[in-house]
Amino acid sequence: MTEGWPVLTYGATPRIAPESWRFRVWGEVEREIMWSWDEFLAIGTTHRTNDIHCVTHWSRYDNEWEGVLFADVLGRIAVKRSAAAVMFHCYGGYTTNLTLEDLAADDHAMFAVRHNGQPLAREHGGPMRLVVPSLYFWKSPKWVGGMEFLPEDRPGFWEMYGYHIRGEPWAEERYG
Ligand SMILES: Nc1nc2c(c(=O)[nH]1)N[C@H]1C(S)=C(S)[C@@H](COP(=O)(O)O)O[C@H]1N2
Ligand SMILES: [Mo]
Repeated sequence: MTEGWPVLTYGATPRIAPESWRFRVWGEVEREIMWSWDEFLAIGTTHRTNDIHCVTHWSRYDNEWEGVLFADVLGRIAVKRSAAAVMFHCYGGYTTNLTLEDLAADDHAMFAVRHNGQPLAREHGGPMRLVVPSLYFWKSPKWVGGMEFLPEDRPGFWEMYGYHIRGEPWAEERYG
């Protein structure tokens, strides 16, 4: 349990055994990929410290994350020129969409496996979640299991229920 960090999950918290954990990549790519936990971590981990902002007006400052940078993962994927956005698919069914432009613009965007020196708690997305601190926190999917490269941006779960398609906090892009 991490102190002072609310849990916001729609639905049940999935339990994923490390040996059955997989990360799939498909869509607008030259070759589909399926990484195991060890293969994924072998890409290499990095540390980043940043603040997160939830659309419901709470923030959590000075989070120290360890994980695999989105940019380093992207470097392992032969993305087609036709790709414009990514739909992140989670264990449990949650989805959220981000454009490649927004992902590339955030050099803190990372698949986090540790938070403040501890393995990422299951309720916060353990074993792995995406963290994109430049956007509202609903754009930071927990229990990520797949990335689907899209030819054009389309809404994920909360975006279909009225959240903003992009979700940039300083522009207060809360609801669409
Ligand atoms: N898989 C999944 N990821 C998710 C959610 C969810 O319900 N399921 N909720 C989102 C929302 S609305 C927020 S504010 C943050 C909350 O993360 P936390 O529970 O670690 O604080 O996760 C985001 N990622
Ligand atoms: Mo949220």
